[in-house]
Amino acid sequence: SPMHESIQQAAEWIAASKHLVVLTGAGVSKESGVPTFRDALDGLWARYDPQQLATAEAFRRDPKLVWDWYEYRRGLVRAADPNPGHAALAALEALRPLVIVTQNVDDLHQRAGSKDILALHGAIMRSKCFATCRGEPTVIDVAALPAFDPADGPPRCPYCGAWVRPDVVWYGETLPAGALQRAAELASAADVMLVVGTSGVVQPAASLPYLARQAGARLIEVNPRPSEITRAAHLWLEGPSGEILPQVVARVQERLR
Ligand code: BV8
Repeated sequence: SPMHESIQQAAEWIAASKHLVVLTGAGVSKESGVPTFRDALDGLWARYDPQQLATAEAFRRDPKLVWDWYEYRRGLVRAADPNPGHAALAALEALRPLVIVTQNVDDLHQRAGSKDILALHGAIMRSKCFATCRGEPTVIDVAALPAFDPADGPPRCPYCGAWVRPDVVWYGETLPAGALQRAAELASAADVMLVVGTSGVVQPAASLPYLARQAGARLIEVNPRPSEITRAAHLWLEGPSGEILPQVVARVQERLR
């Protein structure tokens, strides 16, 4: 089948790669039950647009609303387990050096055992001072705050009294210093980039596959639907990453045995 041949070809390129970079988006966590960013709004959140909630301006306007949305999503991440797609990427890293550059703020790649992870948009389980009073990021362990109840909305920074916020990159905010630089260097040096589960809409992350391709990398996309990346991909493995990635990694294992 054409899909079988594409998976075979992807495995050959990955097995022969010297500088493999994997770019992941919300789709890789979908089969873990963590909704993709566009559908992180259901039920009580259905009337909000994520780009209106994931901003510093929204947080300033209504800290408890934004905090509650993140507490809701943190609950989904806590209840989720890595899926076979995360596990396949961790197994692949044992076969050959790779870096996972992720747009995701969940900790599922870490929990699946992946080691070299570059998180472009922060970590939803971490909190920090909104005023970065001790430098960026002033990480606050909210669980250690006296009498902290997550249902009370955001706590106050114990150092300066400003609101505590999730340690994620909001729209209109720059990515963590150095992260984008390192991601661009990795993309420019890649000989193969595997792009998994991203709509390729959010910048600057969505430019990384184009950077890799311009630098001569083979571009492989795993996504059940076309994205902004598909037109630049040499191979599009059309399907859910939880099913496709284990098949690709199994063939890489055969080739490297
Ligand atoms: C910045 C943390 C400026 C928060 C996130 C106009 C044009 C171009 C750019 C802009 C513009 N207007 C504004 C901008 C900039 C803006 C942007 O890109 N906007 C977009 C909407 C157009 N970008 C920013 O603001 C960035 N900062 O530019 O700063 C600046 C510059 C200099 C100085 C000062 C300021 C910051 C962007 C970071 C935003 N934060 N996350 C949080 O999570 O709450 S991004 C957010 O979207 C998530 O992290 C998510 O990962 C990310 C990207 O989305 P995807 O991962 O692709 O997820 P999505 O739902 O879109 O797609 C899921 C895909 O999975 C789909 O393709 C689907 O088919 C697929 N899928 C589904 N099931 C499966 C699957 N795939 C595989 N298997 C499956 N089973």
